[in-house]
Amino acid sequence: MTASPPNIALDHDAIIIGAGLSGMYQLHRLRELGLRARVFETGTDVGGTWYWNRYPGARFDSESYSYGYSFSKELLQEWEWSEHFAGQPETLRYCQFAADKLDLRRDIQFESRVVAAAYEEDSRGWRVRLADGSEHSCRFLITAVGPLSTPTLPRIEDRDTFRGQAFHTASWPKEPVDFAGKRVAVIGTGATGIQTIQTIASQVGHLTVFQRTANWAAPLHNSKIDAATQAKIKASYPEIFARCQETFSCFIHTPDPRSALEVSDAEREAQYERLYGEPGFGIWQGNFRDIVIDREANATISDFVARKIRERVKDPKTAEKLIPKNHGFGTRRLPLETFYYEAYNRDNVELIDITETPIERITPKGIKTTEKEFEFDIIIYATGFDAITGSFDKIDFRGVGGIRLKDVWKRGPETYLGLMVHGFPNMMMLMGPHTALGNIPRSIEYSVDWVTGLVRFARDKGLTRLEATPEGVKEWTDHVKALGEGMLSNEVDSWMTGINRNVEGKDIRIVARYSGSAPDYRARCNAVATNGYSELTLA
Ligand code: NA7
Repeated sequence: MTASPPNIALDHDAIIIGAGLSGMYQLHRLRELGLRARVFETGTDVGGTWYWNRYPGARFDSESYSYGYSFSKELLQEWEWSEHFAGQPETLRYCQFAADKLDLRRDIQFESRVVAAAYEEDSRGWRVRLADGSEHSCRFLITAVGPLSTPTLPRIEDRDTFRGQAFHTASWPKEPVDFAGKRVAVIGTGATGIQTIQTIASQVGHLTVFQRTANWAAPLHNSKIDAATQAKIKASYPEIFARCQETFSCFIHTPDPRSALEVSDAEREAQYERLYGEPGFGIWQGNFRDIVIDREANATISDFVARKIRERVKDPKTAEKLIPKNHGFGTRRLPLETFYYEAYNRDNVELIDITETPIERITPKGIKTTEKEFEFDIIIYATGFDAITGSFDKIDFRGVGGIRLKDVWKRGPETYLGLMVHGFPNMMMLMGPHTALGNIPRSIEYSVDWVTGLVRFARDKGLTRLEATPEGVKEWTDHVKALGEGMLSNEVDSWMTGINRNVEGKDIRIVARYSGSAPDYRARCNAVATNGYSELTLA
């Protein structure tokens, strides 16, 4: 790689922050270019999300065989998913398997948290500081920090006074937690809370669920993959991934082009019944095209799922509490469940609606609501993440002239293609704000390949400074905001709209996510590459 101009030696060609699926693949691709790349990772091993989220019941909601890396035939053929929707231990093993096969670990420094990164104009490089105080310089800085990787605890008074065990689901211990006979509380009923609750309900002595907002959930219908299906999957990987490339969010499910309102009641009901009985996200991603954009269409599926909840939960009062009233089906990220609703039919499971009886504080013995004090041995916080921008906020990113990324994004993220930011030359973001998320590894592979293409271009042309223009940032940010208009999901509080009231300043909805189609996103980014990255300022 050229070091001139300017002729100042740098420790690495590239530093990648994070050794999850993005960071691992990015390292592999940069090595193929012959670059000296270094990954800094907080954890003791690879895996990112799948390394940290060891809570009981953590598993895929997208089909295992659509989730792994698609770029390597060898990886695809050697790895065998045991279930249609694999659990976390298996997915972590998959990440470790990929790291071994690609021999990644020799360039990954574990237990190394990046705390600051500053752009230096004299070297046209970045100086990265770790928590241990060490500094490392590089030309290109690539963030692979994950959109859901900064867990947040609730701002409840006296949280630290609890004398039992307390865990956030995303900082779950590596050693097994013994639930037998224990009085357990779960705070939070998002995708994570739901997986935890349905898994531990039969293991605990008593479970008390503290729900602030009910979430719509639909059955996962997981099953083992038998030998014949395994062979079929392996033979059809090219078609599976080709399908993922065509769909809106890279899942294998294709939306029904019809409106929910143009079919007869009987036909609509039959479709909902069929999708409710099928595995995976079909009921969300493969449903009538307008269920998440048209209020009336949305009401039809919300009514259907509400009926299912009433059928499945024996106590009508509990059923009503579990039916969301403030948002429609699929307007938040849809949790998939396995006998979640039936957990509330058990004698040892109790649901507390904390909008009726709010939590006042944590006590040494448990949780005090306005109604009474509950005593617990274990409190589980399934309270989510400071999503999308949270992991950026934790690192002191300084661009040209010392500008802080946090200040630039004060009123919400501003990006170029979700990949770059004006004022932060040579910094590229993987799965940052304003990118297509969806079936994440599919988006990761695209973004990594795009970034790799840009780095290759810079190397071939002897460029040492790549920067997004203010016009490019404005155009993309406006586009992302315009795409979000009319989406019911953007009118609802959730991590997808940047809301997390456990974090100072995150109580105003923003457009943090690209909500157009993945094929459109790729077409736009491909055009930039085809045109020689002329939309960037190159030097
Ligand atoms: P989510 O989906 O953000 O859910 C967090 C849950 O925690 C949700 O039910 C919140 O209620 C609840 N919460 C958060 N703070 C509090 C306080 N202070 N008091 C009570 N309840 C609270 O996070 P998950 O981990 O479940 O899932 C995140 C993503 O990871 C998921 O979408 C998948 O993509 C994987 P609220 O709804 O805010 O009222």
